[in-house]
Amino acid sequence: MALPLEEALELYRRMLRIRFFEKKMDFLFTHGQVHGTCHFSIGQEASAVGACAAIQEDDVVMSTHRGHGHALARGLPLNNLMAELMGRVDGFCSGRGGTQHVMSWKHHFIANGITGGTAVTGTGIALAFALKKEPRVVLSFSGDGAINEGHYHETLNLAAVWKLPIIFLCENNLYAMSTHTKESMVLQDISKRVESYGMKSITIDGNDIEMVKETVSSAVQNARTGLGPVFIECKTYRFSGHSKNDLFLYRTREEEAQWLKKDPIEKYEKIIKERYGESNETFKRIHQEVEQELDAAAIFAQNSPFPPEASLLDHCWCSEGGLP
Ligand SMILES: Cc1ncc(C[n+]2csc(CCOP(=O)(O)OP(=O)(O)O)c2C)c(N)n1
Ligand SMILES: [Mg+2]
Repeated sequence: MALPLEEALELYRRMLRIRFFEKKMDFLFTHGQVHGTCHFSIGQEASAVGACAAIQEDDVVMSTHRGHGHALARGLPLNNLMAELMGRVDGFCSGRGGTQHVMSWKHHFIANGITGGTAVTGTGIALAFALKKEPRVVLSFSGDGAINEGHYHETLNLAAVWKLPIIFLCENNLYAMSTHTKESMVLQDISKRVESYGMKSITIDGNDIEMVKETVSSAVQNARTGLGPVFIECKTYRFSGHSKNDLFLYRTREEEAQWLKKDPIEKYEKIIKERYGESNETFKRIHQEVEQELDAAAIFAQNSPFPPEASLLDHCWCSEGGLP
């Protein structure tokens, strides 16, 4: 069933916010304001926004090294997210988590840079919900590379045996760093492998935001009513490189061009125009508003100080003082 226009425009705006946020981070990184590296999710906005739109406020989102989009889709405020990524005190972890380890318990959001770690810790949280008989679910994002980790398979098995309330959402963007899925697995539909654990498992077009939202909604219903976990493979593509210093030498320009034609944001703009008769003006306005929000967030983050040097060892359990 088609979504009401207002909801469709809101989903569009959230995807655009992610794309512009990533572009802004790229700019700030190039200008020496973000340190380490960054993994952008440009091209994968529909799976983040569609999935997060299907869960409730007190459900938990486990996110990956490529997690800026998940955080924004979850509704983490732009200002504090940008401050975190720039290592400032106003970040969610006072700048200590940085781009791969943003955590905001207020938003029930935890990112984890360990490939496949989101499934393991997410399953632990789902077990806690089950034991406490809380009607909450975990939405655990991962990439296609994570599915080749041993711990991921142990987790899938236990989650299925114990019928835990968790949705494993795998963003299959065809690559784990520079390794194409054809080099790392025989079956190209990951959902077929997961089926063997005895859970519902499905592959969908991850660039179709309405399909993602609908599929995750029904998985959430499954998990919340005690019927156990669901695995959803979203086929998608990252338009940017793996991380900041990636020159894309392992993929062809033709392949990129094919996927650019399936851009989730352009695709949805076209659908909204055709279905509801919205004009270019509407989209121009949304673009301007999102750009303004991001400019303001960058100023907020730049004005936030770095944590004081004296706090360097705070929260470190192995520091001289021993365990807190
Ligand atoms: C346990 C572990 N092994 C290796 C790495 C290094 N690493 C970071 S991202 C990545 C590739 C992950 O690929 P995928 O799961 O497909 O996610 P994508 O980057 O495509 O979003 C690897 C191997 C890591 N972070 N953790
Ligand atoms: Mg991948």
